Amino acid sequence: MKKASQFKQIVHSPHLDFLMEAHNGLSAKIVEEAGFKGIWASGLSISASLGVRDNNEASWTQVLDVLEFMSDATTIPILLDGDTGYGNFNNARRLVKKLEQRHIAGVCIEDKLFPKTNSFLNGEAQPLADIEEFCGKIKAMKDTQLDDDFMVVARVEAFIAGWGLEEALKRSEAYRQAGADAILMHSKSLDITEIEAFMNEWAGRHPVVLVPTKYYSTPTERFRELGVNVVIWANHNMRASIAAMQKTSQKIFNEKSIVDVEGSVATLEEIFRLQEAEELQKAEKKYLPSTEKLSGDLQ
Ligand code: SPV
Ligand code: MG
Repeated sequence: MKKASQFKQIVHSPHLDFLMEAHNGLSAKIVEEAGFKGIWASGLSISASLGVRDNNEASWTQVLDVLEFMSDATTIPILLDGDTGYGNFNNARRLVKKLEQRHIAGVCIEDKLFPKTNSFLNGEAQPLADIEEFCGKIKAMKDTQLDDDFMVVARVEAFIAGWGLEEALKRSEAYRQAGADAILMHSKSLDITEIEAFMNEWAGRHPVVLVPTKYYSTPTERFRELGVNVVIWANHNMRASIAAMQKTSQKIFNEKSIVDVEGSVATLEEIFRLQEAEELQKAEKKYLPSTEKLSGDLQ
């Protein structure tokens, strides 16, 4: 099944599903192998992996290049964290065109201003997009997609920016009516209270996606009870790799030897397996002239 259709099924299925963060081809492949049905191409993690801030310092085409590697390395759908759509409706609709060409299943855009700031940094000082302007952006994206199943997820930053439930509901309803396929309700609260209040008022009107990075201690069962459709584990591969790389680099630096890390890092064979090195060896046998024939040709 096409990746966009797979993701549409995930969003509309009656049970809770999960997307796991990845930020390059390798991490995307690891997410698929772990068993996840979909991938969150996190803006925070992709920018961090490129050594820049989550403020649109990497250009949108640089993000697109990373996504191309992620998409090529996997068969499960990818939802891009498309920040604000990298500009106005025109930039956002061109983004959709380019994403579909790379078999990206959908994109999430947030109702903030370009250049964006990460939701967990100084959140309350962050201005929100004008509702009408953001709705125009959603409409332009939906009008542009060629595949009916491509998904546009509208992310509401009302709670992040310190507005209350009423604003969160008003925006969600406007984005739903503008054609968004799902609402991502974001929260930086350490508990799930504001999300619960939203879910109760929203009453299953349209699919809901959550990112419980800050309210991580909420039992997963609670998301099910509330009728949440998709939960995104948004940055844990990036955080895991930072911790592992810091530990390994420091140990090798301190010890001026690699002997003590050998048992705690992935083997070379594991890298080759993930890269599918064996497939190339087989293809070489099939497609390259044999060495015997080559030396014969030379005589
Ligand atoms: C990201 O992963 O880049 C997100 C989610 O946008 S968060 O950082 O939690 O806002
Ligand atoms: Mg982001």
